[in-house]
Amino acid sequence: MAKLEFPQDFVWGTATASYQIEGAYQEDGRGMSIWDTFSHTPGKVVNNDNGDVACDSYHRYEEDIALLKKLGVKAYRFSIAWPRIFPQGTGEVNEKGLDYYRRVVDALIAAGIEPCATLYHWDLPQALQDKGGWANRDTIDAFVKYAEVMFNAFDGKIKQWITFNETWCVSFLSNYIGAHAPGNTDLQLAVTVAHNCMVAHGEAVKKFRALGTKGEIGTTHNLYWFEPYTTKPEDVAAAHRQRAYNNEWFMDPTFKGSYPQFMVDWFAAKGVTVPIQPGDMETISQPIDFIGVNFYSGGFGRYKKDEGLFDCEEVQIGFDKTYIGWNVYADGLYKVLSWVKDTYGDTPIYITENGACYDDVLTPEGTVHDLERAEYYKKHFIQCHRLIESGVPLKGYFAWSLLDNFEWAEGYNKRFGIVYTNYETLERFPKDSYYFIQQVIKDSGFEV
Ligand code: PNW
Repeated sequence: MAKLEFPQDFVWGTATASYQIEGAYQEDGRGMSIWDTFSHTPGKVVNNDNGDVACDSYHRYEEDIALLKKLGVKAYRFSIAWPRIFPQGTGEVNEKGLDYYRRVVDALIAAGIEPCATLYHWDLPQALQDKGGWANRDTIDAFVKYAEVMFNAFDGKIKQWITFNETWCVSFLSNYIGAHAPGNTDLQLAVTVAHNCMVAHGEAVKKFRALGTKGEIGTTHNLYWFEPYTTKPEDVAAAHRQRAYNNEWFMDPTFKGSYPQFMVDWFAAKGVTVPIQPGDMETISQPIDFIGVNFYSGGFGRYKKDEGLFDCEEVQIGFDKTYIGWNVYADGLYKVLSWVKDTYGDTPIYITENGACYDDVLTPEGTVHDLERAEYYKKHFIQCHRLIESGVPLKGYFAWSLLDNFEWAEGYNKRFGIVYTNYETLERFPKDSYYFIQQVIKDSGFEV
């Protein structure tokens, strides 16, 4: 037995997102978002579930914060619902919506927990979608205005800001694959949305600097680790394309101010181009204080003509899978973050999400023995420790998620929480994985 010790200043946290937990979708002047529209459209979400009530955190945030305090985390990552602040996306600030976040932030600070706020975790005001959403560059201006209001309202209180959560999901998953709101299936549209979101990120960073807001700002990309199944050049190239779709397509603009040329060429062959305007790439690559990485999975692939967008098929090599079907690949976390450091340098890294979905059962005693989830966390914590030892500037880790919540197109059937949510009574029950993480934080590490 040896103890894996984490640095004293390592930031342990958990994460959630507004639409997934808040509910209260029509309260205090909140406007409609694209997720209200999408989830209220029959057939889009499993069981036609929606976020109207979700975990009701809009009313139960004190209970959630008490759970965080008992867990012992240093930080809590949550997101702000743009349509609570600007119900129509632009115009007058809705003070009552802002007040909700004032209450949350004050309660976190009173509990000794650092608030980490994501500005865009997918709940775009529907009024902006009606004018083209992220494909319309006016949305960039609206976002920067919204960001400015938030920076000013919470200057000195929120010290860690994330502009966008998972630009890949916002663009490709939502506008090419069509699985998330607004549910389009148009590759050109997806590439345009990705670009405009990254410009909006850069403009918000510029605004943050110009205002002299205290604290740090960055963005979160969801990276994954897709490896070639063989050393054949066509397999290596196919796996690289598949991987670059999530990784380089977003990381290169963020850090290098350019798109990966082999991917630009691949899209161009399909008649798809990036609508870059003068100055865009400089804006996107504004220096950031940290990079957020969401990591869940990885896999292996090989060349297969006409398979997917990239002529790449996944090869099943016998990974354990979570209840949502994603491979458990903890080594992939080590590999992808080592790649981030080697490729993009020493910008501090936060794992802003990592976690697993399992088919939890609440016992009559009110416990959940989610040993598989605790094991998933342990495997990934071991890799975090290895990364720190090897000199990768990993500064913190946020578990997804504090509590079971509205899992987007999967509805309430897929649970990612370390706290179980009973959706009938809205009661919360810490799972065994919660107690495992609590112990790790308390001991600054664990025995392996
Ligand atoms: C992320 N995919 O979403 C989000 O940031 C969270 O809001 C979400 O609850 C969590 O991961 C778990 O899913 C994703 O289909 C959703 O590739 C779907 C995909 C990727 C990320």
